[in-house]
Parts: sequence; structure tokens; C-alpha cells
Amino acid sequence: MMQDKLQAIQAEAISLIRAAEKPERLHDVRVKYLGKKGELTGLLKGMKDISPAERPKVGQMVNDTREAIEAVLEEVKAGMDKKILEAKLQEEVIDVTLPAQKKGLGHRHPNTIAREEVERIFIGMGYEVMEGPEIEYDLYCFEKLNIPADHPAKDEQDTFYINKEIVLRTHTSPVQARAMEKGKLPLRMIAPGRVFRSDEVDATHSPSFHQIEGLVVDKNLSFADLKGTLAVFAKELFGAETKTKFRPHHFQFTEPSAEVDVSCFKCGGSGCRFCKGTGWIEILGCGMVHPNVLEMCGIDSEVYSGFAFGMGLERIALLKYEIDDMRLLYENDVRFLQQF
Ligand code: 2NL
Repeated sequence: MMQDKLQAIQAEAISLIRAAEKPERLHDVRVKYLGKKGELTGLLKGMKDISPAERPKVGQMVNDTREAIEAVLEEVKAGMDKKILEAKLQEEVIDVTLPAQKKGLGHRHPNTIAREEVERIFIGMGYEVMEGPEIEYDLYCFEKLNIPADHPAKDEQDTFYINKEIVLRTHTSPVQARAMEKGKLPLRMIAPGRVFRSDEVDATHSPSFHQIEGLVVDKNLSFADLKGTLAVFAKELFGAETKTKFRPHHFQFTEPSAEVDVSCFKCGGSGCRFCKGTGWIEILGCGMVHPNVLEMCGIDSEVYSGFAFGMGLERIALLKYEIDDMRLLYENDVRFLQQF
């Protein structure tokens, strides 16, 4: 009787196990037959109705059945696990022969391209590139450049103060004042870098922009040397046909001073939309270094003279690459940057 019952349970359980399609079904079978409230456990609970002499034999039979079901469960489970793993490996296979995803390469900023171009030209003429602090002493930013505390020229540049003596530099001239003070002459240098003015942002202004200034100090330098140098620079930067024009101007640190125009590289000087019909485009300011500046930087102005010039890097970049709004230079939109 008991044996028949057990055999029926075993056959039923095994056929369910064989028919199972996923691990969850196997678990259901385990619970149904071997679990705490399962059928085999139920049989064991009924042992009290069996004569004590029979009990070990029946107990053994129940255990055998349990083990038989267990063995088939394990076997089928192992087969299922293997299949699941194989399917997963198949699905996640990586084709190492597929072409790699291209990494987006960076791009030089138009400001950087323009700065390196200007540097290249002056390095070719024997100039050294020098840098200095963006946070400067008032002394180097104004005083040593012949801009005294109460002078109206200082008003225009009287901008970001850290404290009474320290400012965000308003031009890169202090780099040059420091170089002169070092005393190694003759001096041929350019000073590129970030400068700060309290300007509102618009198409041609920003509170933080870049300058490149140049300075030469030597014996017997004249305005002719300045003119020749900048004429060569303009030809290199805008093309061999470029003409230069010097207009008298005033700067506090140079005397005499001039602003320099180049013939329009778009129309060659006949006048177009680009040069607003004038044929000329202003690119920089310059002059002979004021004797006061030389003296305040420890140079004997009776023995040495110097010339200097300064330009806005953004202005050069906007001109050269025909960009009509300076704000584009600061937005760092790659769709814009990639064009240069
Ligand atoms: C401009 C004009 C200029 C200078 C900068 C200079 C520097 C020293 C001595 C004398 Cl240490 N001069 N720099 C001279 C003339 C003009 O810049 O329009 N810049 C954007």
C-alpha cells in the first residue's frame, strides 16, 4: 500500500519536473512534494498510525523517494542553469572586430590659434614670450607705467580691486615692467595674457579678455624701428599686400604714441562692408616707451630707449576669422569652435 503510494508520488513528481520549463516551476515542485507542508512530509506525519515494527522500513522508503525526487530535481536544475548561462553568454557576446567608437578630438580655440600665430611671428623676430600674475600690485599695473593715483587716465581702468594695493591687472604691461626691472638688456619680449576691465558684456566687450603687448628696449631705438617691426608683423598676419598707417594718439606710458590701422584684407583698401567703407582696420596701439616708465623700472633713459605696442587678442581673432560677436568666443559651443 505505502509502497504504491510512494511510487505514484515519485512518478508524478518526476513527470512534473521533466515538464518544467523554468527554475520557478522546479521550485514549485520542490515545495509541493518535499516542503514542510509537502506530500512526503505529510506521509511522515502519518507514521504514528503504522506499527512500530514497520516504521523504520517505511521511513527508509520515504527517504528513498525523497532522494530520488531530489536527484532528478538537481539534474534538471543543473541542465537548466547551463542552458540559461549559455543563452546569456550568447546574448552578451562582444564582436571585437567591430570598428571602435571614435573619441571626439579636442580643438584649438580661435583665441589660442590667434595667440600662437602672433607669438610665432614675434618669436621669428627674436622676441621672448613672457608671462606674469593676473593679480597685480597697483604699483606695477599703474604707478610704474606713468599712471599716477589721481590721474584721469587711471579712471578708465580703475576696476577690480582685491584691496587698496592689489588689483586684477587691466593690461599685460606689468609683465613688461617686471621684465625691465630685472635689468637684462637689450630686451625683446611679448606678453600675452588675460586682463580685466569692468565692462558690460556685448558684441565687442567683456570684463575679462586677452591682450598681447610687446616691448623692445635697446640703445638707439627710434620710431622707425617701431614702424618697421609692426609693418612686418601686419604683413605676416594679414598677408604680404597689407599696408600700415600710423595715426597720432595718446597713451600714458608711451610718447609719442600712435594707433595702427592695416589696409582692409577683404577689399585691399578700396572700402567694403568689412572696413565700413574706409579701407582701413584698426588693430593696435603703440609708441616709444615714456622716459618716466624706463626710469621707474630702473633703466637709464639717457642711454636706452624703447618701443612698445599692445593689441586685444579677441579683436585679432574676430577680424582674422571674420567672427561678428565676441560672445561666441566665450560660449565654447563645439559647433562654433570646430569651424576654425
Ligand atoms: C592698446 C594699446 C599699448 C603699450 C600698450 C607699454 C608697456 C610698457 C611700456 C610702454 Cl611696459 N608701453 N604698452 C604701449 C602702447 C600701447 O596698448 O590699444 N592695447 C590694446
